[in-house]
Amino acid sequence: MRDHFYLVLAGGVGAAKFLDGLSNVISQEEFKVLINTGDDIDLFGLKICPDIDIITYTLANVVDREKGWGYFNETFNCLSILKKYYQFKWFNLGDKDLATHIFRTDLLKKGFTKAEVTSLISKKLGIRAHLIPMCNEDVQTIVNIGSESMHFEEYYIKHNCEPEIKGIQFEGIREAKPVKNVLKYIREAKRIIISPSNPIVSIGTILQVKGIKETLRKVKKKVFAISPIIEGTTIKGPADKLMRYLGFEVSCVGVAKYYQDFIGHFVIDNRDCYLKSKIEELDIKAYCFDTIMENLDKKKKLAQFIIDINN
Ligand code: FO1
Repeated sequence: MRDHFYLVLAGGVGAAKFLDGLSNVISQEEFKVLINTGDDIDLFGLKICPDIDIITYTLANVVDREKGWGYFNETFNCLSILKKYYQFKWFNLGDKDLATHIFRTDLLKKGFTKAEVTSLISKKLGIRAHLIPMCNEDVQTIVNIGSESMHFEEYYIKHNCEPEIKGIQFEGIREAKPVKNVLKYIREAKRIIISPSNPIVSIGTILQVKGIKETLRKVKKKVFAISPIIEGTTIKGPADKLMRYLGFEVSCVGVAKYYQDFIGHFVIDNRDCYLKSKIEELDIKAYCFDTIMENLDKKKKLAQFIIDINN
């Protein structure tokens, strides 16, 4: 196994787009995906793992490609009744999607770990890549906007990431341990690729799991990241608001500074290429490429570009 696989650190939609490209460039057996679970949420008695689901449905080729999450050709019959029972409106769970959450919750109640359940669901859907949650323990991202605190999903979906962020907590992160063999995978992977996900609430959460950041530091020469910030803004989500809140400049240079001690290579968008030298001043090799993955061809080209970089 040594040296023959890539390890991708992933959040939700941005990571799924990259993995869609990657799985069309190399075979799924050749990569493992370490997935953020900080936005997991319990609703209707079910354990929902949005980032795991998005990656799973994408690699199984059943995702709704327009939305980037959920099943394609979905119906919402069950949800229409759930909404009556629970008086709850903002989270949309389709009928097929609910089957995943029912199966996951059932197995978790029977004593399986989140890693085992994630692997089992992915295999049942025909995925050959190894999908791994960042930890088996529950972690919840809580966002503060003024005097109100809420789950990250509520901020993201109900509030459309609009209110300025005044605070953020990762409840349970101190107890989070890496899943078996993950530190070994970091040491042995041919290359580690940090997908263009939110650096704070997707990648940042994974980095807070015991031992992950420290192990990445030791292999930084083979760690490649893709900037999720292009021309000072994000394609989707609140990465810009979170970076501003944490005092980082909202640019690819700000992301490079946040990742500085554990990445050796950074891919930025062509539009930000004038900032390349600023990244290289941080002792990180920088590359310019078209990183907007608006169709499969562009996703494949970006994945191929990263695989082909000579270091
Ligand atoms: N995203 C939305 O914008 N609206 C939804 O109602 C929604 C429901 C949903 C259900 C299951 C699931 O696995 C993902 C879902 N997502 C939804 C996507 C997801 O929550 C976000 O894209 C990510 O969490 C952001 O990182």
